Parts: sequence; structure tokens; C-alpha cells
Amino acid sequence: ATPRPLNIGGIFPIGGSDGWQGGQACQPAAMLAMEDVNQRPDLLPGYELNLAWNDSLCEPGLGAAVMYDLLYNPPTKLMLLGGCSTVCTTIGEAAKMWNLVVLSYGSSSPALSDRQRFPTFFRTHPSATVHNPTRIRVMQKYNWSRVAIIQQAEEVFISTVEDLEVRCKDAGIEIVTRQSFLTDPTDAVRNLKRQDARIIVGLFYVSAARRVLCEIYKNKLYGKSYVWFFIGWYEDNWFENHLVEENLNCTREEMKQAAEGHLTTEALMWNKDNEKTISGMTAGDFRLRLNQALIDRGYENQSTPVGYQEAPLAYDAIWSVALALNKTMEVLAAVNRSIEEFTYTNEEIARELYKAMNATQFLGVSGRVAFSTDGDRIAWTQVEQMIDGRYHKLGYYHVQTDNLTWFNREQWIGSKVPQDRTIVRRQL
Ligand code: ABU
Repeated sequence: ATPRPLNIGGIFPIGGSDGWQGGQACQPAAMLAMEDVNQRPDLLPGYELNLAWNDSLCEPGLGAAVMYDLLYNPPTKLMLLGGCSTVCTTIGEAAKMWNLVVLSYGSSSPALSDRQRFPTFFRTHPSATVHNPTRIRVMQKYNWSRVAIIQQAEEVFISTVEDLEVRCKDAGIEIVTRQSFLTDPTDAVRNLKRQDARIIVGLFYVSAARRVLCEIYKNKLYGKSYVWFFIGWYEDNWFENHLVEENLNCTREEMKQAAEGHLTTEALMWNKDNEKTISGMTAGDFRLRLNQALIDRGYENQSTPVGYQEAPLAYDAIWSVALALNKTMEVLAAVNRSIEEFTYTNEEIARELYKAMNATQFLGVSGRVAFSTDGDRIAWTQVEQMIDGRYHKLGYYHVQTDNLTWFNREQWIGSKVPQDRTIVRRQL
């Protein structure tokens, strides 16, 4: 018999120029997962999963419009997928009104872990708070106890900084200044210079990161006396792309010079081991299929589409949805009910969907997928450094076990570890 449809909705940030356009690689990855779950006879028997989706441009207003469009137009969606923190904040807060679980493959905002505000929100993407213990661990490794922070004024970064401040205080690390900017970082970067900041954590989306880097160059806040910590999920060549479109007043060479030596932290989003995952693929097999899917869509190489790093999270998000729906169907069948009875006012089935998602666990191409009580993913992080214009892995860190694996590959300009303050030498 023809399988009956089970419908879900998806919101992907693909176009636009601000925020995170990670739908470029995440949407194709989700479609691969759709193919795979629909080919599994033991999953959702008698049904076929359908994904209706649209682009949010990573703009919360448009994201809300896409969500209304998905919900007010039949068929009824059983769950929503979303990416980009600013959009997920909007849809995650609204979704409870429709008794809908939202699963995000691409939002890092720590604010999204608030169960009061986002009671039906889950994510395969780790919260940005996972970077903070790693940053602190690296600071401690080099005896840096005086640091500065510069952030874009978006909730995703504000909530990350709030967590970082608490952790720095606990670790006895002084935050000499915290600078914030909306769009233009000129004054914020100048203030860092005035405060003689040397070790600086920067938190912003990638186009703002380029503006900051250009100001770093102009203010000479780079080189042997400075260490910058940036977010590690930008594309590898982020600092030399889009300079003309974004009207940046720095050349590629200047941007490259300013970027040299910076550190990044990021959560590991690709399964590190070569083991078979729930789909039968290893992470390496998935990479090959994704690369082909991206070539088919006109991307010439894997570094071109945004969201390549997060693509396993999108692939695993679809598996999470399929497993949770499957579980819910079994629970409902035991009481002679069907998942097809779900409506946006059906709290009982919504509760079962929530419980099933909360209990979902499997080995995915992004690693072990499991959701903590606040809906979050727990992950390893990695530290990289830009050496000669390319990222090199320095080490891995796991916060729960305080396990730091370090490869001693860091390189400092002038061969000395930069200090966190000006050393005044007294003449005798
Ligand atoms: N790794 C991409 C996260 C994007 C966001 O939090 O908006």
C-alpha cells in the first residue's frame, strides 16, 4: 500500500548576509537523512516522512512568517526543525502555543536552554556554553588571568558572555573590560586598545567578525603581544571572503595578517571515530555523500557552503525526529490511538512526542546524540590556531571529565607566549 505521509516543517537560513547561513549545507544534509529514514522498513512502518521547508535568511521576523506559513497551511506538522539562534529564539518561544516540539540543528544560544521559556525546544547543536570551560582551560594553561571580551549585542552572545563571566570569576580570571557593539565595532575595538587588553575573547557572527578583524588591523591589536579567541564554526577562509560586498576597508593581505595566530574553540560536530552509526554510515561515508550532494547543487568545493561543519547535526536531527515519531507511534498504538490524531491543540499526543524526543539516544554522524534535561547536547570541544593562514588543531577538551588532549603544536609570533599584561621592567 502507498505509505501515508507524516509531515514536519523545516526552517533553514540560506540566503541573507547577517547571522549564520548554515542552511546552505544543513538543508541538503537533512534531505539525505530524509531519504535514509524513509528507506528503513523498521522505522515509521506504513508511513513516509515529509519535510516542508523554507528559507528564513537567519532573520527572526522572516523566520516567524515561515513558521506561520507552515502551521496555518495544511497538512498539520508534527514537529519543526530550525537553525540560527535568532530565529530559533522566536520560533522556540512560540511553538509551545501549538504544542509543537522544535528541534534545532543549528543554534548555539545558551538562552535556549531555559526550559521555562522554551519548554518544547531541543537541539542537536551544542550550547555555546561548551566553549567557555575550554577557553578557561587554555587561559589557565598559559597563566593568563587578565582577559577582555568583545561581543555583538545579540542574545546568543550576551548569554554566552554571562556564563563566561561566572566561570572566569570562579577561576580567578579578571575581565578587564567587556565591550559590546550593535553593528559597527570601531569604538569597541578602540576601547580594548585603551584598556591595554592583550588576551581577548570575541563573540560575534561571521560578518561582524570580519568588521572586527579589519578594526584589529587598523588599531594594530594583533601580532606577538595579542591573543584573540574567536568562535570556531566560521568557514575556514572566513577572514578573506566577502570583503568587497561588505565594504570592508581592509585588503585580504591585511585581514590575513590580523588573523594570524588567533585561537578558536568549537564543539566537535563530526563523529571522531570511524564506527558505523545508526544509518549504517560512518562519518566519513556521510562526508562523501554530502560532498556529492553539494556538488550536485552547484557548490564547487566543501568550504563554499555555510553550515558544512554543522551538516551532521542536521542529518542527525532528522533521525532524532524519525526515532521520536516512531516511539510515539508505538506508545499510541498500545492504547489503540494513532499519531495521525495529532492536532495543535492535542496536549496528550504532544506530551508523548516530547517524552519520546527527551529519551532519544543513538550514535549519529555527529557523535552520540542524547539530550540533557534542558534539551542540550553534550559535546567534546576542539581548539585550533591560525598558522600561516590555515587552521591547525591544537587539542581537544571534554568538560565533564576535564580531559585535555594537547598536541603542543601552537606557534607564537616571536616564539614567546604572549603575556596578559604589559610587563614593566624597573631599571636598577
Ligand atoms: N554553529 C552555528 C550556530 C549559529 C547560531 O547559533 O545562530
